Amino acid sequence: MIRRIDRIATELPPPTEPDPAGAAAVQELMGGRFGEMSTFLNYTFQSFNFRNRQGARPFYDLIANIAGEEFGHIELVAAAINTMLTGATPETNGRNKAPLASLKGVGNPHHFLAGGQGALPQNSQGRPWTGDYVFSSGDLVEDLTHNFFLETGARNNKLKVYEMVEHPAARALTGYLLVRGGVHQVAYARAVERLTGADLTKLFPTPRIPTEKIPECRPHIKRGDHLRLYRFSPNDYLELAAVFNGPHPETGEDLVVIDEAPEGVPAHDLPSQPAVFAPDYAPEEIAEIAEKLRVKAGMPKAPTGEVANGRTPTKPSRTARKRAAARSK
Ligand code: MN3
Repeated sequence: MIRRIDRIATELPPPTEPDPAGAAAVQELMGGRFGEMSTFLNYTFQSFNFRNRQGARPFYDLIANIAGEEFGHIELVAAAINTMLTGATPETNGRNKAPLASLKGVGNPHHFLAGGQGALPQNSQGRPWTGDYVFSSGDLVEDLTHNFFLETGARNNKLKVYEMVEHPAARALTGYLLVRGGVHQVAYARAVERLTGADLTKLFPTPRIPTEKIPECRPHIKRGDHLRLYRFSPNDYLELAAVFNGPHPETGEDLVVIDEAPEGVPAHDLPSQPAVFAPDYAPEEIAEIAEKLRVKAGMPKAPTGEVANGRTPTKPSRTARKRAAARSK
């Protein structure tokens, strides 16, 4: 089973200038071969299929637990994409003649035509993520080696997206994921080392990414997040600490297991985008119904959930809205 917390793994900036082309590039980190859907579902299936768990408990715990963190990475990539798409369509009360015309040929048309300006399980070319990306052979050494390779490719893609997209949400996202992916890469290398004696940690850094020089990585490194594996369960997966220990192959600092999930932060409540009916052409009507339902159920009149921006959904900046309006004329 999985327990869900309504928070995201790290802080992302609120929507500013929309960047639909950048959002399309960030999709690679969602549904690409080396994207977060791949890390999440590779480790998930490997843990589901794991035989003789009691006999190999530290390795089972490691894989199953990292799968838990990867769910949060999917969520974070989606939050970044959605932030970047916010404000890309005009905020109209009445329907313009062609409110989506300015988006023709910009970014991924599916973001607007199939979705409501939201992330999709696709890569940067708009091709759907596929289960063919899941490798779950059942052979522990093979699966762990594969996972090391998967994290290596994932870091490569994160750096390339960082270098292609300058939007602050994409930069905050890739800065964080580079650091966390680095920890998972170390974890799988160490697991292979513990199991076979083969020292994959000698391959570090692979790829050669000087994360300490990337401004968006630095706060996470300063906090020590490059050394920490969080345990995403109140009572389970204890034995991962039997594998994840010793020195970090690049810095020599001690690896640390934190016995709880990271605290996370509330996400920004991104505003309605009426031009794509998200959540409706007239979102205030749904809000009214929601309020009535809460009161009827004996709950407070105001929403109970926690969002980064309090009760008002974050609006894109005035200039961003003006530009979107101008584009739609
Ligand atoms: Mn990840």
